[in-house]
Amino acid sequence: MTSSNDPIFALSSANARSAIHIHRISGINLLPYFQGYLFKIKSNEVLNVSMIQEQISSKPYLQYLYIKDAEGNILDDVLFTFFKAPKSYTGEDIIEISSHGNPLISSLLQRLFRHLGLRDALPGEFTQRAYLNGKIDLVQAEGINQLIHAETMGGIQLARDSVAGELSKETEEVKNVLIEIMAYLEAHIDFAPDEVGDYQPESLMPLMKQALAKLQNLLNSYSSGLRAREGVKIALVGKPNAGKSSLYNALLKFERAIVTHIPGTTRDILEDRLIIRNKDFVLIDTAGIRETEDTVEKIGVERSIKTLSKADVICLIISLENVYIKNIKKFLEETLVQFLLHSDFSPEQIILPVFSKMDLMPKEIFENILNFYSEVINDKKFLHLENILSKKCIFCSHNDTESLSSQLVKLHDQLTGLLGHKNNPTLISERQRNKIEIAVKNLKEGIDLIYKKDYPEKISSVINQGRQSLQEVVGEIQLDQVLEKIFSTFCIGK
Ligand SMILES: Nc1nc2c(ncn2[C@@H]2O[C@H](COP(=O)(O)OP(=O)(O)O)[C@@H](O)[C@H]2O)c(=O)[nH]1
Ligand SMILES: [Mg+2]
Repeated sequence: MTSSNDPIFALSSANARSAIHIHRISGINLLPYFQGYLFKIKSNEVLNVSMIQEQISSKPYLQYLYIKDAEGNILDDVLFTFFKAPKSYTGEDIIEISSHGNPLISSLLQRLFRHLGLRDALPGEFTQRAYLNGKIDLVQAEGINQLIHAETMGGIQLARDSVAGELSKETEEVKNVLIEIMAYLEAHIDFAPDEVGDYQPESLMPLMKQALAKLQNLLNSYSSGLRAREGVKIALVGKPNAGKSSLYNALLKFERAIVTHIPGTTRDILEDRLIIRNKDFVLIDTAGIRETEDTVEKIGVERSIKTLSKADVICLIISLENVYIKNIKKFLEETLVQFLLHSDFSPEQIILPVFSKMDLMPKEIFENILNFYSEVINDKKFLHLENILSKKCIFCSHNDTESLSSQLVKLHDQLTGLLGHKNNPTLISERQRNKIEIAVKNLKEGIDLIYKKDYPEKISSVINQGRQSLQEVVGEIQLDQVLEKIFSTFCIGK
């Protein structure tokens, strides 16, 4: 990617037939390029662009005009907007031309721009210029990109926080703490104790711990942010015929999965987006987990087991059909043992037992089942699952998923953290996480050295590496390849 500031243009709206197309042009001293090509609508008089340059104050210049080609043919009547540097998105002069939204008209306009000596912009080049001109930092640039690509409301919220500078502020604060620590250490490198007092590195511990805690919070925010962006993944698992596909359809509110009384009907994984009360989920239906000789079903079962590992919430669907009231406790225990003690779960997952087909069981029994459930899961064989196995279980049927939906919404809040709350910045890219991880490693090493009362030179050098890594989060770096990688994921025209 080029870092020069030659004039560039791009169609910033989609190139489809639509009401308007917006062409964006950025560069230094742009207006003279257009002298002789813009005309007033009423009088057809040529527009003297140097007039605009003089007239313009702090507000952008806006005029309805004809734009003509070199032969004097009208290409379109357009809304012409001029933002004078540095008060523009890129920090350079920007012209925005709103034309009629016809790809043919736009291609004629683009031909004219090339004729005038403007160059087709590369993906993200406008935002890259904004960054290089100090209008935004790198975290904000990444936020802008995610604001455009977000597919969930959670993703939009996070991206907006990032553009607003929440994360940049947080890293700046930690950076300042590190500088304060380094100042103490540097003083003890340069001056004698009678000038700056005895060298007591342990006095730095509270600041170090405060900085470390903030960075660790940021690291934790990455996975909750990812869930908010991509949707919380809920897998419906259980035995064949438990009612998984029926629940899947009921939650989605349409007949997506095939439902029959024949066990082994669902053989592949189904996945759909689901929104409940403005919260985004990805709902996954799986093949029932059982021993089978059927080749296709076997593959389905293997895929179901794999799916378990990527789900945030595993709904274990347990059918109340054919369950005898007298045997409930034993049945429950066997089902949980069979499912929970033969799979691996990660500490970030939540297992939610869901009793399906509740219409087949008298309601009075539910209280008993809840009590049995608590007794069973408190047994020591389930102790290792204490933090991931829900303390509560849910009852539902294909006609009534209300309590399941409410519980899923609660789990969404829990798994995505306190999102949307101010002062709770979130990491939104792998790049950011990587930089913070390095800073955390440096700080931990620094704490170790402080315990050992090591030389101030050594401690300061380690903390300085952490500070550099933090600076790289917001982009105080000169590495062209890094910039190229970030901006190449943008849309053209942004
Ligand atoms: N009475 C009742 N039957 C259900 C309910 N949910 C599913 N079924 C029946 O149970 C059978 C298996 O359902 P299905 O959703 O295919 O189960 P899956 O194999 O776990 O996907 C079908 O005959 C459904 O009609 C329910 O809530 N109540
Ligand atoms: Mg099914």
